[in-house]
Amino acid sequence: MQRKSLWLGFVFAAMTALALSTGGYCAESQVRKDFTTALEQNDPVKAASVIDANKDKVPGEIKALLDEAAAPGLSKEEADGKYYLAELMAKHYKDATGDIEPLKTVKMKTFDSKLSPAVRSTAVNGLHVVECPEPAGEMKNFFKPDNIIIKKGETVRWVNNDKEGHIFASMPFIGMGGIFSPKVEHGQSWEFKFEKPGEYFYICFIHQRMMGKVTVEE
Ligand SMILES: [Cu+2]
Repeated sequence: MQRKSLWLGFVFAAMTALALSTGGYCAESQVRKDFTTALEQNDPVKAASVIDANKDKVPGEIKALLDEAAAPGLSKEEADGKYYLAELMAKHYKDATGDIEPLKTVKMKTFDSKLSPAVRSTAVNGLHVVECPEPAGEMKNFFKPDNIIIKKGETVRWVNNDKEGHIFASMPFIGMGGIFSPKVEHGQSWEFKFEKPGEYFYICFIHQRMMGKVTVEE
């Protein structure tokens, strides 16, 4: 039952994705066409079999969707639709092959698409500050800055100036792990020292749309 309603949720979102992504400029591949037809027909078995029968083509198709999603000129909805379709394909691909890499790539690119462009942060005594600001107009529950580049061995201090408490937590499954703060209340801060280079994707454990990234360079 739960599986079914999960699937229906996928289908609903995928239909929206389809409606938004099929009017595009790109010629659709046969795999994409067959896969989306199966989704439209609410037929998970068929969707899985399309992926299964085209294992060699699916990674290329996922990459094409990601490239299209990142191309300039798309509306946010159109881009989100393509990211979503890529994720659905990658999930089926993982089930069919056991290969999780395309799904990881989709999740990382989708996460990146929601962030501001990365900025090289200037450390003061090896310390970078990321703020949780008070709500400003429509903006609430966000990190400022939300996408920074630092050097190995430096520390980020998250400062909560918001009324609400936040918990900073690494995204499971993508990028480097290790960030997990206790609940940081108004006026409090929490620090993490980045010893290993890599991409650290994190969210607020309470407000999961609150997203940030730290890229640590050698
Ligand atoms: Cu939060």
